[in-house]
Amino acid sequence: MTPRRDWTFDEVSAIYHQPFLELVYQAATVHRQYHTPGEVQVCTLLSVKTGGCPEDCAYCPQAARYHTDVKVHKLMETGEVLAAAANAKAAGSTRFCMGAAWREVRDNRDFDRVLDMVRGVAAMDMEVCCTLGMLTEDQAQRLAEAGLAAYNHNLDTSEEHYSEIITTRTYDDRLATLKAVRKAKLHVCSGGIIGMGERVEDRIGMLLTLATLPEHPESVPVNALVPVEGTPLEDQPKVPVWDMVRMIATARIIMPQAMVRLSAGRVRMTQEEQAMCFMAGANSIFTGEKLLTTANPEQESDQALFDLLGLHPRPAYKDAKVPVEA
Ligand code: SAM
Ligand code: DTB
Ligand code: SF4
Repeated sequence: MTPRRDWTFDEVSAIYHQPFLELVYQAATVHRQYHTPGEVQVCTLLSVKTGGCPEDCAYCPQAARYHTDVKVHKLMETGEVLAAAANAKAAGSTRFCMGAAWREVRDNRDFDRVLDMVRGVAAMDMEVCCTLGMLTEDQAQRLAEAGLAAYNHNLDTSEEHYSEIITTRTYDDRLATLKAVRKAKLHVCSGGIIGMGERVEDRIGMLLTLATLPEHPESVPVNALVPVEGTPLEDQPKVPVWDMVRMIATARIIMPQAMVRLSAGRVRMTQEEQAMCFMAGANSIFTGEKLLTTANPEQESDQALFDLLGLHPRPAYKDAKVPVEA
């Protein structure tokens, strides 16, 4: 059954605002209808090109214009990236996501190298994902042909709040890339960040935009802002776990088939808090000691969490999306 795409703001708002335990119960119920309980997708991120980005995303430590501790690093060599992917696979990860601090992809030798990386990781039977900034249809197609499984491109916040966070591109630019990704038949990974000074209506608005796209994203990352010294958002207060759970649960209910990813921010959450996120329908995480540039829980503590909660990793390509032959 195709999930609903005609949600209204008031409906999503009513879901988000219902009593906390009702919301979690409803989300957990939907989760069990569409997914295997206890199964969690384990993804690993690698920043293949770090820092020096021309964009002004207020949350981002990699924007050249802010003075952060991030060291600029040109595009990594393919061999180094494949070695990191092999380590991630050995540590139990089934999806490898490569991130580049680019405004957009350019048709140059760096892109050719990223295509090589994609081919290499796909040949290791891991799901391959990239997040490289804006893409054209042709570039999305070339990534698909190289074996990419999914492309991450976050809406980050609502259309109304967007210009408070980023001025160097528009919401429509973001939506155009998502369209190009869809056209190439890649899976779409798109979500956002909470804790950037947005109103609750902005959070609901962002989820509404995602849930009313022509097709729901296959994965929806929910990030809690990691405030980084030197960025305009360095002093933002920590997001209450209640808000994180409400976001996850609402995403789960309105986009029931999507993988909902408990993304940035886990390092500041307790085991109990993370357990509540899984209860509310989160079924994907990033593992490995780093996200792109900031800290993430250590492998041992995540293993302990999986053991404690009886969680098990989702196999790669479970939904039978085999990589396209290059
Ligand atoms: N440059 C590409 C782009 O912006 O699409 C790809 C990399 S960018 C770092 C990927 C995503 O990381 C952003 O869209 C944002 O949602 C997330 N992100 C970046 N910095 C973050 C932070 N400090 N806290 C939480 N999420 C963050
Ligand atoms: C997403 O939604 N979160 C990840 C991934 N997609 C690319 C990135 C989180 C980055 C957190 C800040 C950092 O480590 O630089
Ligand atoms: Fe650049 Fe992406 Fe960071 Fe924005 S989020 S500054 S586009 S790396």
